[in-house]
Amino acid sequence: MPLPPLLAPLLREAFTVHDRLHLLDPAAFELIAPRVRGIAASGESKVGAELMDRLPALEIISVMGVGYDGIDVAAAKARGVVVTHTPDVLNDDVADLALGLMLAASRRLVAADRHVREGLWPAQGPMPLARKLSGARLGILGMGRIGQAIARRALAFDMTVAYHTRTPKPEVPYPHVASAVELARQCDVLCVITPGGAATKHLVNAEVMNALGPQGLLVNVARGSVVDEAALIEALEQGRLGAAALDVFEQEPQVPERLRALPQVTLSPHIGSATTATRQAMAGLAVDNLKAKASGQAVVTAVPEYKRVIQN
Ligand code: NAP
Ligand code: 8YV
Repeated sequence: MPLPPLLAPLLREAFTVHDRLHLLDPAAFELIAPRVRGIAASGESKVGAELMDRLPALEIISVMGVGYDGIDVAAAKARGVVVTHTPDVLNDDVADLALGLMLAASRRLVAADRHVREGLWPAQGPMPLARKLSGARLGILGMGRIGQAIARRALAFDMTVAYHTRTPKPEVPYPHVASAVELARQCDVLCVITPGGAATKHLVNAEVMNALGPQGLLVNVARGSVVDEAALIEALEQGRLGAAALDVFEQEPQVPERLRALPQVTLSPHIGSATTATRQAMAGLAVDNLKAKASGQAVVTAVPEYKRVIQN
């Protein structure tokens, strides 16, 4: 992916930047590789041990995004490379989108727009009735920074909130449920907002979808890998799951044709944090981390795996 437009000028102002040279011109990359001290990555970037091995002077991988499932953090730690990300500054946007997707799917806003725009209203009359969102039971899978922002918004819609995480969160007032399947059984809308990566791969599987049921709505604003996409398509096609609203997919930017064909699915192209204000804040934080490292200071927002390193 090219450098995000809001990040590129900030980076170029402070550093010598080689934009994806390892992919675009491997021979030129080999010449500068020994001098590369930092990597600027996005939440979707893949940085593995093999790339790190080619960069002996590497000190930091700065991710412009809160999710860093594409970065081999263990390999970075083993090489003394710090990994940073951009938590908190995007909570509002991702939570807003989650509620927007819930509303869009429940009230069929995309179809409603088409109904007016394409002249179906005078031709066919009113649309079929939709489902009420206010007062529905919301299950949140993941109750961290963004999960809590989603829960606060849901309360304004008179929704009840319950959640599942591996460890209960005493700081939140919502009931903790012991498993994803049990949470799905207890709710009308299941919203996924865990990290991606191996630990959560296909956490939302056919069993969870069946538990959510033919009237249930699945919302995923986390990572595509958390939901078994093949199982999701089958559950929707067979009516075992009612509807889905998805911002993230297993093979972005490819979205299976069978999923795109389903009218009970609302889709967005990974835009959870995609507002100018938030992307500016994320870019600023990503560059602050690089600058801190370059000037020998403590980075601002290391990923949690480095917490002990920072405290010492
Ligand atoms: P966070 O504060 O670290 O919260 C993550 C939550 O997930 C925690 O409550 C954690 O609790 C739970 N969790 C982790 N592993 C789990 C598992 N195996 N089973 C159940 N729960 C689990 O992270 P955040 O800032 O809220 O961000 C969450 C994720 O949202 C990011 O990692 C990123 O992938 C995604 N995201 C997407 C977009 C977008 O554009 N759509 C934008 C930003 C972020 P426990 O550790 O106790 O289980
Ligand atoms: C962006 C994200 O898509 O923060 C994350 O984890 O998924 C999103 O904010 C991306 O990381 C922007 O670089």
